[in-house]
Amino acid sequence: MKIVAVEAIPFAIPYRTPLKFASGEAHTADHVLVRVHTDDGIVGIAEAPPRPYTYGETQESIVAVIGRIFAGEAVGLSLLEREVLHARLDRTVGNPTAKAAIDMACWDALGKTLDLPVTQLLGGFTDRMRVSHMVGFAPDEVMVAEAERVRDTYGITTFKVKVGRRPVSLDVGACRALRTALGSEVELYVDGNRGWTPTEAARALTLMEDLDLTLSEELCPADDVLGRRWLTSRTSVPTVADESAATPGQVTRELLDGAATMISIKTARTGFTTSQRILHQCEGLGAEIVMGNQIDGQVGTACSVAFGAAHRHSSRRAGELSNFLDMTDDLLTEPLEIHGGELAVRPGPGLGIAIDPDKLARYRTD
Ligand code: MUC
Ligand code: MG
Repeated sequence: MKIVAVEAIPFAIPYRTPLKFASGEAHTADHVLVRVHTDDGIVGIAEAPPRPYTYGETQESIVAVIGRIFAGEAVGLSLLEREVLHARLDRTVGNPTAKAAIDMACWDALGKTLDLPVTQLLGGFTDRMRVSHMVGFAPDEVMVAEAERVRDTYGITTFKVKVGRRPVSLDVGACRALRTALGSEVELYVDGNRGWTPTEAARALTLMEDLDLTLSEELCPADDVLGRRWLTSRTSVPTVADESAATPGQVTRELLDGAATMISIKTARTGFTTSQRILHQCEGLGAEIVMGNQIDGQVGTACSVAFGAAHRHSSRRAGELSNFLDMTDDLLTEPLEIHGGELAVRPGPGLGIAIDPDKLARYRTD
């Protein structure tokens, strides 16, 4: 069970349709595949998605920090020495997706070693999740056509709509077009990726009052401390903290500050170990959870659903598990499939997934 090597392999797979949102755009999945090797010949896998507009990481920085610092800290440890591993990784500030991928690859390796699924090791609550699909910026009719296609093809009936453009009427119009086309049965919520000021956000929420939005995520920046508190206290739409709550300490701050009422958990940034801490923290504080998406590929999505389905608290709402549908290809031997609006956890030891060597050879960029 001893870690003998950690690999960080950059790869690039284009998106069929780029995802556009207030803080950036994703045209290519230029992620990093992380492989943790043990002395038993086991290989655990996970992926790190660089999101410079959210965490400051790049594909190059992820490869560099793993190669120069984290691999050396992990090698020699047993897969069961998670606390030691995290104590070592935490000596380096930042780099959340690089740390998270190492954590999840270790869990995958542990599951494979024990011949048990990671989702059962984590909690084993259920074996699937309802899926929420993210709709990025585009002309109204394109956003509507995309949501209708996803509903008709995959049975998905929950949509997160990207907002945060100026003037706010652009997004109010898009959300109204979606509600009109999709009807009242579909769940709609919004994510601003810090694009608005608190007063713009308040105005937008007022203009959308009749649209039955269930959640509003990260409409303005975390540094708008009093503005966010003001906004959260005056709106009846629950406020989700996403990129402002990327560590347990930030989760505490956002919730106790009254700046958010719910927390988005993304395994891509907090792995399984820290995501579980945040989940239990939220349970203790009485704050609800949504399983978010870091614009994950299929490896990352397999991690999200394994975690989300493992716990009562994280499996209640539809999880954001469908961004991989926008990619032209992926690395898995058996692609993930969404049916009837649900994604099942992969059975089998570890994460239950395997990398196709031919695909990795085609897409790796090192
Ligand atoms: C999301 O929920 O915000 C876009 C930027 C990012 O960091 O994650 C995605 C989705
Ligand atoms: Mg978000």
